[in-house]
Amino acid sequence: MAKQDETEDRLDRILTLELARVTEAAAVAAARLRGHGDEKQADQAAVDAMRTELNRLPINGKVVIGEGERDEAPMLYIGEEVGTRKGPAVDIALDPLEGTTICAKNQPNSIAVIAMAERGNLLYAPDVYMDKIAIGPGYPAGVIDIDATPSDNLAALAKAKGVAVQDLTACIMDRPRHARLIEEVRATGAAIRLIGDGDVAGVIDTTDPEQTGIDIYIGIGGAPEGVLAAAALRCIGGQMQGRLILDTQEKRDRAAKMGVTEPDKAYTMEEMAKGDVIFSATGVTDGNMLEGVRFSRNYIGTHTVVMRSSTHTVREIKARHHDLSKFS
Ligand code: VTB
Repeated sequence: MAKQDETEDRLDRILTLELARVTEAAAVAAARLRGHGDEKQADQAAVDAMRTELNRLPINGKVVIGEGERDEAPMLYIGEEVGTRKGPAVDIALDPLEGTTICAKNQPNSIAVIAMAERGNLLYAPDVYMDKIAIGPGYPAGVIDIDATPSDNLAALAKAKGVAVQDLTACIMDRPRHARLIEEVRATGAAIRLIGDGDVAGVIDTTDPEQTGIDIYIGIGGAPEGVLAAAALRCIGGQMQGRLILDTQEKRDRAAKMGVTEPDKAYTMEEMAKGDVIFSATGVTDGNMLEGVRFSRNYIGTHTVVMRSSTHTVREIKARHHDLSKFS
């Protein structure tokens, strides 16, 4: 958010921490249903909890990446206004439970996630697929190129990192549509981490290869998840490109209605999430970067990462919530 005056700047800084509460609430609600095999129920619990917390924030918020179009999602739908309406006009991208299937099976890396930017600064992406490529910070600009072959991208990344291609690990979603991509990456000698779902976490994992073991994310996932991942990378640093897959007239029309004027464009991370962006993610199940929610006798434990693009501050917040009534 622009630093018009000190008050606004301070509000923005407070909002960064307030966002943690929003994802914490969603994560705790979803975590109670971990492993229950019911994706819908877990998602609904996360949506309810996130919406309640979001409506407490002093913002004039509009959901631009949400649970779906108004007719298909009763809550946190695209266009829904959230917050107290007294405060800055902001756009919000959210996924109260990213990785519903992961949560339903209690497998690694499901998270509750939200990003906020000044009005008009997030890409209004339709719910279609997006081709994505992402790496973490510390590399010269232009190392990766969504239009280059996987082998060229891996070779360039290995050179920039100062390692052999065989020392790299690419994170790819385990989908039949990636059969060729997987074959091509394997042919280079690089390792692959196949994930079932959760490509927001997959992209974020590239920002800390030492901890996560992942150097690059490649492949096709949801476009909304692409915008959320771009917002996260804007805060931590890194490079990402994404191209909407608009392979039918219906999808092109839907995209046009949302303001997409160049359907074939490869968006950079900065084009998907512009200006000052703030971001928060809380672990639902244990993951590479975030621990899942812990239910203890006297408290609930959450692990959250909150960050802000203007300062690149990345805060990890491990909270012990003793007032359990707020999560009931
Ligand atoms: C991803 C992933 C999500 O959808 O974007 C993916 O991050 C893309 O769609 O967790 P497909 O499942 O059709 O491949 C999820 O897996 C589920 O929303």
